[in-house]
Amino acid sequence: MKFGEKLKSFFSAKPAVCEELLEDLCDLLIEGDFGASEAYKTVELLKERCKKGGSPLQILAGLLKEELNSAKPAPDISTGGLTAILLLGVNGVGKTTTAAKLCSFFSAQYNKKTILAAADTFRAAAIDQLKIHGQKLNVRVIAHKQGGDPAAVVYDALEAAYSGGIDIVIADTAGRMHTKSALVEELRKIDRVVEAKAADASYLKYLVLDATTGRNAYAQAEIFHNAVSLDGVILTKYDSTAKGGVVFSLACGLGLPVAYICTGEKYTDIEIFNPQKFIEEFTGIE
Ligand SMILES: Nc1nc2c(ncn2[C@@H]2O[C@H](COP(=O)(O)OP(=O)(O)OP(=O)(O)O)[C@@H](O)[C@H]2O)c(=O)[nH]1
Ligand SMILES: [Mg+2]
Repeated sequence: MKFGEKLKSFFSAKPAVCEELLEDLCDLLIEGDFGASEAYKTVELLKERCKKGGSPLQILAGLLKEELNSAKPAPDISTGGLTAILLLGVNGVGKTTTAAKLCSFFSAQYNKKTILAAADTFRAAAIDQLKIHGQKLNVRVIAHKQGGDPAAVVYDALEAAYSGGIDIVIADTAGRMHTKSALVEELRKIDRVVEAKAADASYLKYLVLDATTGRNAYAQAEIFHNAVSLDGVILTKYDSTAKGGVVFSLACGLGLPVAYICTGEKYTDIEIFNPQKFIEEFTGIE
């Protein structure tokens, strides 16, 4: 059952606001991947606002909207000038697939020219995987040998973008556990290279998060954000989960917006995150 349907049937079974409803709602929100403190805070606010009357579910939807608004808005990619996008994240979350999806999306939506930087020089098949996407999408892939310096790949990709009239460079990086400090240090090096080489570009660091990992996604975001100061997250595999409460925690707890949401393996399964639509699905309100 979709989380929104659960929430809707919860409120239709308990239409009046009472202590029992509020306690059970707190549990339900946690089940939907809210953090305990956000769930509690949300329920306390709901209790306050319901004193003036109105539908608790509608009031909850309004509160959730405020929570999402506490994150800075996701940057607009459709403007001019070079944009460099670095995709980060732990193993298997969908970084490489998302890099390819973004190329296809930017081309279709804004007629932007992209190139891919194969900055995952760690995993044996990673470079070929990206090259295959590049061939299918007719997008140039800048790659070095396996085991090379990922920062050097990103440097070359930026150089190629400046000389080749490219609008957006998308760098796919190696999956790394957020707990491994050497790999996080490597990210800092890539970060310094982009800052230096593309000082005039808009530079966006997106953490790719697998929506099915629930609360663990929040822990990942916290560590990556502390290491390299993220601009937002891209939520993948949203087709495979009925939850999504972690999005509210990312906004409230870390001020991080969701920039894009992915709902499948095809190149077209990506869209700009729409807070209103997300809340409608999350709460089951049409
Ligand atoms: N259902 C679904 N599957 C996805 C989505 N995004 C990626 N995948 C799948 O997830 C798997 C891993 O995707 P990759 O793009 O290789 O992930 P990665 O983060 O680059 O993995 P590493 O490079 O090994 O760290 C693939 O089978 C993808 O097809 C999505 O939005 N929905
Ligand atoms: Mg990959």
